[in-house]
Amino acid sequence: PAMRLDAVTILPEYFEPLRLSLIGRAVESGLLELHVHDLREYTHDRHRTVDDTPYGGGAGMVMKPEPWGEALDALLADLGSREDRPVLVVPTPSGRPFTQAEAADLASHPSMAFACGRYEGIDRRVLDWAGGLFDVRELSLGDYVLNGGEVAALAMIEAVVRLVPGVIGNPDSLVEESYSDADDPLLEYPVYTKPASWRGLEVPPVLLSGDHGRVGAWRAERSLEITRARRPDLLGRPAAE
Ligand code: 6GU
Repeated sequence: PAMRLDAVTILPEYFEPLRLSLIGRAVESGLLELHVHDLREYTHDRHRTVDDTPYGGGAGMVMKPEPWGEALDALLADLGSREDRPVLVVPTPSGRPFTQAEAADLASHPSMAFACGRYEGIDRRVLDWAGGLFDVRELSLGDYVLNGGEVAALAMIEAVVRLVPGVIGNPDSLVEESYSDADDPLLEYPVYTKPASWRGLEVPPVLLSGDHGRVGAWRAERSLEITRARRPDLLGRPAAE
């Protein structure tokens, strides 16, 4: 297979959407190998306990280290020697930003695993220990809080996997999109299709002109205008609060 994906989670059902659509087809065809592991399979008590109260006090619960240790031991054994230090992504709002460049880098690895925490997070010693065996990357989707790493992992997986050759039908559609050119990150220009007139709204006439030069110039202007309005930070200007 071109790429192996592993996810460790207490909510394996969250990863079912990866069996749909383009990514689902890649999994079915063997282009992607998907392994979802239930963290509770690595507990040994009757209640399959994965969390406990935080040392030092405070609100919420912390994920216990022992099930994580055993789950990651089993993962390493299963990965064998396909990579010297396999990538372990830990989705967390306190991570560094997940970007298109990060997605492209991840897509260049033969495997990647996701450690999805819930509650207030995973006991720090798990990630400190794992750092010796994995290339641990704590990554955040943005400045907002999700209930757990699963939904973030899904977004990251989709961003990575669509860059794997063969997963997307038309590779041309990858090169023009927002953020794909790291030196010139602009937001996309607006797009239109038939009919040329719809509910009294017209397609910009330049797009019907057949003049590729003028079309290109118009699109570049729109990209710049939209980027200035929505993401001035991408143009080196302070972001509007
Ligand atoms: Cl990666 N995880 C969680 N739990 N919340 C987030 C996030 C990640 N990125 C933004 N919010």
